[in-house]
Parts: sequence; C-alpha cells; structure tokens
Amino acid sequence: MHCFGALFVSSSLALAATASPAKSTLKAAASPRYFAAAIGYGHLTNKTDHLFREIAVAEYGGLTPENEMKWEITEPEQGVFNFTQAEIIVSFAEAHDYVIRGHTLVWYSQLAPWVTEIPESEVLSAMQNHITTAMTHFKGRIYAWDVVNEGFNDDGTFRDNVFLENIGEDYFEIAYQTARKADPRAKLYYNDYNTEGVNNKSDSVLSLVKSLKSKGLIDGVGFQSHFIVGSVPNDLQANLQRFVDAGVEVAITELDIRANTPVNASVIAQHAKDFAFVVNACQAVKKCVGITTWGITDSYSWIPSTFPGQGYGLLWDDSYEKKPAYYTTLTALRT
Ligand code: 9MR
Repeated sequence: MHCFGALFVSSSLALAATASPAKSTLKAAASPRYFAAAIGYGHLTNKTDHLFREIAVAEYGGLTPENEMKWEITEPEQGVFNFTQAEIIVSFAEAHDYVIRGHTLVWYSQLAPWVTEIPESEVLSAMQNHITTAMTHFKGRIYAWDVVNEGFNDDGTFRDNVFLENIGEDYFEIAYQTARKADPRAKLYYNDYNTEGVNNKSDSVLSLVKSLKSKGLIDGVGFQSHFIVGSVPNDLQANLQRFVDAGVEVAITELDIRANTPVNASVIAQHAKDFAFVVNACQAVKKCVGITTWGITDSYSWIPSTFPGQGYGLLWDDSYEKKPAYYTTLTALRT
C-alpha cells in the first residue's frame, strides 16, 4: 500500500528537510498532499493515445478508477465478481506508486440491476457480501474507499435507494462496520456532491459523520466538487474545516469546473481562478489530504454527455493543450 498516510503525518517540516523535488509538476507541487485523476480503463489501455498515459504518469500521483469499481462492473450477477478492469487500473497505479481511491461500494447508481430485483430480506446480506468481497480482493492496496456514495438529497434528507428502502437508515452504519472489518487499514470515506459549501445537505452529512466517528467507523469525507465556472462556494474552506474539526480528514475527490462551450476569454480566466481557489481552500486546511480531478483531458470527460452544451471542466483541453487553469493550479499548489 502507498505510504501516503505516514508521509502526510510526517508533516511538511520533515519533508522540507529532505531534498524537495523540483515542483514543476502537479504531483510534485502538491506533495505531501496527493494530486490525482479519475482514470478509465478504456483510456488507460487505448494504444493510440499515449499522451493520456504520459500525462498521467508525469503529472499525477494518484487515481480513482472512474467506473471500474462500481457494482454493475464488479458484481454484475449476484455472487459473480469481476475485478479484471479494476485490477488493470490498480496495477498501473501500483507501478507508479500512486495513491489509490476505491470508488465506490454502496451507491444507488451504476448498481447491478439484480440488487433491485432480489427479495427485500436479501438486500442486507447482498450489500455486506459486496463490500466484503471487493475490499478483501484489494486488501492492503487501497488508500481510501468511498463506502457510501451520494446518500443524501440536496435538502438534507436521506436519498431514497434500495438500501434505505430495505435495510433502513442503519444501512450506513452497517456498511461502514462491514468495510472496517474487511480492510482495517483502508480509510473509510463518505463521498457526495453539493456538499462543498455549508448547506442543508452538508449539515446532514456532518451529522452522519459525527455519529459514525463516535463509533470509530469513518475516517474521511470526499467533496466531489463538480463546479460551474464562477459558482465555487465561497465557504468551501470553512466547510472543509468544520468536517476536520469533527475528527475526519477531507479530500476534493472529483474536481471539474464546467462552462457553456465554446468558452470565451473571460470564462477561461474565471475557470483558472476557480481552480486556484479550490486548491487554496484545500491547502489552507491541514487535513485536506489531496485533490482528484475527474479526468485529465476534456475529450474523455463525462460533462458533455450529461450536460449538453457544457464542457471545459478539466486542466487539459481535447487537444492535450494545458489550459491557463493548469498553470494557476500549479502555482497555487506550490504555495
Ligand atoms: O465519470 C463517470 C461516467 O463515466 C459515468 O457514466 C457516470 C455514471 O453515473 O459516472 C461518472 O462518475 C460519477 C461518479 O462516479 C460519482 N459522482 C458523479 C460522477 C459524474 O457523474
């Protein structure tokens, strides 16, 4: 397993004493935090796109498999597990000494259809078996797992899903208990979006976190950070801090900042400022341990298919040109 945890705890003072690498890449500038990207199997193994891998290796120090650890891929039929794609990504990550985030175990989306078709009474054991099998398979190799993903609505109520319906609110606690048992060294995270500022949703996540923390069942909270240019919450840093104050670490886990396309000069400039703002917020919070962008290049981003007419979310454009946001991110990471 990557020794990131120990490295981080060893503090920047100790690191300053060692020869610091030239801070000319995102990962070097971010250290001792990690700078990571969501990486998809198809992109990683695309033989005609060598730039994707080159940039990943040169600039990034961590990854989250973009889809390959999701339930529909890892357990498409009940009790039939397939970690082939995830293994290829994890092996790549290990070869490059990456921090690896496991994403995700309990989520209403990209769930294998059978989970909603089995008898109610079997959902609990199906959830436990899924968590245990996936985490045991990768035991000791994953820095942090998003155990439950997107469990709340924007108004702060529990999001309806097959787990809430059939197990009840206890599904959260049971999922984290199961995860803790499966790989006691992995950090257990809750991960969500629209929780980056102080609002009803982040208030509810904080209550859940305090309850799980009091039982020793949670270690971190991921703030997805799928932002719109010009709309990054001003209280991002304060919000991250209140979670840290509750005793967990935090991370920016799926960062992209989208805009209507094509973009003009003022949008490009604001996009660059917004990236720096997010980096500065994380860096100002001692236990904000890392930043993951949700991809490397716009050409593979999820944004245009979900929000037609929007894009420009990442640090490299679709021709692998670095954007102004790359440079503001690098500068912010260095400070
Ligand atoms: O980037 C992922 C995309 O390829 C998938 O089609 C999509 C399906 O829901 O999921 C995307 O990743 C999501 C992540 O797993 C959870 N947070 C929101 C992300 C963007 O939709």
